Parts: sequence; structure tokens; C-alpha cells
Amino acid sequence: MRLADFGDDFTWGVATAAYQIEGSPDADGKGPSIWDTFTHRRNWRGKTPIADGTTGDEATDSYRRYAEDIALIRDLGFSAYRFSLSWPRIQPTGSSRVNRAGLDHYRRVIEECLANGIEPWVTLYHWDLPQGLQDTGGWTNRETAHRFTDYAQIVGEALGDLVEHWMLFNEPLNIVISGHLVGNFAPGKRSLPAYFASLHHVNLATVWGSHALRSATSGADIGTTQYLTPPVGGGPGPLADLAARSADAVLNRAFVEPIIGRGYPWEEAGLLRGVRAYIRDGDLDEMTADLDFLGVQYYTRLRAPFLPIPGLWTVPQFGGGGADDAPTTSLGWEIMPEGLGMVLDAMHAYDHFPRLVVTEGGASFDDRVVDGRVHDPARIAYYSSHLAEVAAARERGVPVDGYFAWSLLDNFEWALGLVPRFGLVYTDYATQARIIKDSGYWFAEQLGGSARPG
Ligand code: IFM
Repeated sequence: MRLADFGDDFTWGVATAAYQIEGSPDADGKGPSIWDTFTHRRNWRGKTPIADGTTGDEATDSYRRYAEDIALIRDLGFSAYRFSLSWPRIQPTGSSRVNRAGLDHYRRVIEECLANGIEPWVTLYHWDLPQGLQDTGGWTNRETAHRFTDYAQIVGEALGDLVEHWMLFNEPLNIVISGHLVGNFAPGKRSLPAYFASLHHVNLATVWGSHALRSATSGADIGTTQYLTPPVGGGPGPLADLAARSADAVLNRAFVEPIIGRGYPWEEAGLLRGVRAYIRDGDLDEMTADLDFLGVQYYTRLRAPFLPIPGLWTVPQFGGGGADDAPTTSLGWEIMPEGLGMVLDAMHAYDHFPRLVVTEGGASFDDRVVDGRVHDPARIAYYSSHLAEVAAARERGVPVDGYFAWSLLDNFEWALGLVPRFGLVYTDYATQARIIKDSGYWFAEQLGGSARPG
């Protein structure tokens, strides 16, 4: 399989997210986000919630080095860059006041992309809620969905003349389950009411935000992304099947179906009935997002044990995983390329989304620099096998027309800190030097980029 076989209309991109790369947490009037707060939290033993104790205060310093990063994307041969806007750079407290300097920064990033022949694909929300909104309840407060709608309108009006491709949310599953139920992500809540409330409010914000963005822009290509997993059941015989179905409802369907007017799948997972306390009259009648595509993000499959709260222990940061003898990444995530084909088929089967785009896929390995090179054959094998699944899905008639590698460069991997390395480019955090890995050269050679090993 060669990347050229995907044809000229297929979009090849790399992805990043603001908190994971930008650093400069106070620059140009930015307000604090929940990730600034979370990573600086200490428990009574002085320990932070981040495995290696690091923060995103510097990360890859891309707030200042964005031109260097965009030049790398160009040299690697990619024609699209998916990055996220930091909401508190644009609205420091999340409400009303707009910080012109924040918008100007993103305008410069977008102009730099365009000057290098790279299409900007902009995500509105990749987890860094303004702390000011968290102080009034964050996603557990329905008002936050209204504030997000205002924010969508603001950025659509300010940047819509330059940006064509938009995504509203990155992986609501991690906002809701990791952030409000498991508590390993900001804001670090561990409560069922917080889980139910945030689930409904993020879904509402997706729908309302899509309409606001549509009305603020013209000719925009609007999508949203979902973390998707082909779930595996635990437990004996029929219980395994039951567990898999309820995990599918909790992990996948509860995020996809409410935003396409199908309501919550509580017949498969009784747990989800808890969300009813937050649904107001008329909510479900009006819940269809205005989307041109769905962003599919797939990393591994999650095993669902048959527990009173299905899905609770299946978040990858908590181990997850599939067959005991399956190959895994350095994080222990099972490498299962066929899962990508399965989730693409599942989303196509809704017969709702005009197009699918793989907006993230990638793997962390223990990369090392040896004589100035990073040899990462396992990552090349990972991309080859997953792209073969995309090609096969297209042959089956699934309308998937883009693939974004996660990530351009090694960056701050949330609760796991700086240790996991997902990049096509190695980051030397001591010097901020970028070193293209063999996987980056693999893409460059096939996509016609100029980067070649020196
Ligand atoms: O780094 C994350 C990204 O922010 C969201 N999707 C999964 C990636 C790898 O865990």
C-alpha cells in the first residue's frame, strides 16, 4: 500500500492540541485553564496528578516556535495541520471579554499555515476550559454550554475568513469520563452526578456550537471528533456479550447518538438513565448537530469488565487493553489495526455523516536518539497497518477522506506527562530541538515532502 494510492482528494495531516504544545501559560493576556490548575495541584504528600510531575508550562514551546513547527509540517509533506485554540487565550475567563491578542496569535498561526501551503484544521475545544468557567461548575453547569456557543460564534466571526475546516470538540469521552468520573484528567472530578451532567452539557454544546459556527461562517466544513473503541466484554459466556454491549453504549453511543437526534442508549446501559436528571423539556427534540463530517479517533480497543459501572475501568490511561498476548505500544495499549476498520464501519452504518475523517491515530514508543537519528520501525508498522484499514474501508464504500497522524511532535501527554512519545518528530525537552524520526521521513518520502535523513 502506497499513500499515493489514496488519490489527490485525500487529506494528509498531523495533529496537535494547544495545552500539549504551546507553553507560555500567561502570554498576551491568557487566563488560566483547568489544565493549568490541575497540573499545579499537590496532594498532602506534595504529589501532583501527573505521573512524572511535569506540566504544560513549557511543553514544546510552540506558542513561540509555531513557524518552525509549520515549516516541519511542510517539509514532511503534509498538506493539513489540525491544532486547537486555547479558549482562555481568546476569552480569559470564558465569558464575554474577548482578548484581541489571543485571536491575533491564532491569526498569525493560520496565516503561517496558508503561506506554507498547509490547510488549517481548527479544533475549538481540546480540554483546556477557562478556569473562570470551572469556578461556576464547569461542564456540570448547563451555562457552560451557552458560553461555548458564544465562543464558537466569536471564533467563527474572527477567523472564518481564513479557516475552512473546523472541529468543535476533541474526544468528549475524555472530557466526561476521564475528567468527571475517573478523575485522572482536569478538572479531576470523581462523581456520578458530575459524569451525567457533563455528558449532557458537552453533547448540548456540540449541537448548539455547530449551529453558532455555521451562522458565523460561510462555506465552512464543520465536524466534531470522537474517541471510538470496538469494545470487548469481560466475564463468562453471555455476560461478556452483555458487558460489550453496555460498554459500547457508555463509551461510544452516548457521545455519538445524542448529537444526531437519536437520544441516549439507556436501554443498553441502565447506568445512562442518570443523565435524565439534566435533560430539560425539548432538549432531545432539538439535538441534531449541523455537521459535514465526523472525526474518528482510534487508538486501541478497551476491555469492559462486567462491573456495576461498565466502562469505568476501561479508559486507556487506566490500563484498558485487549488480548493478553497482543502486541502493545509503550503504554500497554493493544495494537489492533482492524479496530479502526470496525469503528469506521460503525460510524458509516449510522447513515448520517456525509464524510468521515480520521482526525487522530498514532502510537507511543520508547524512542531514543542514536547518532542524531530516531529509528522507530514499530511506529512505521503501526501507520502502515492502520492506513491499510482505511484503504480497505474506502474500498467497502466508507466515505473516509482524510488521515491525521497524532502527533506532529512529542508533547505533553496529559496525566502521563512528558514521558510518552507520540510524535513523528522527537522533542528534546532540554533544548527544544526537533529531530525528525524515521516515521516522519517515511511520510515525507511518500507525500513528496523535502525532508530526508541527513
Ligand atoms: O494525546 C492525546 C490527544 O490529546 C487526544 N487523543 C489521544 C492522544 C493520545 O493519548
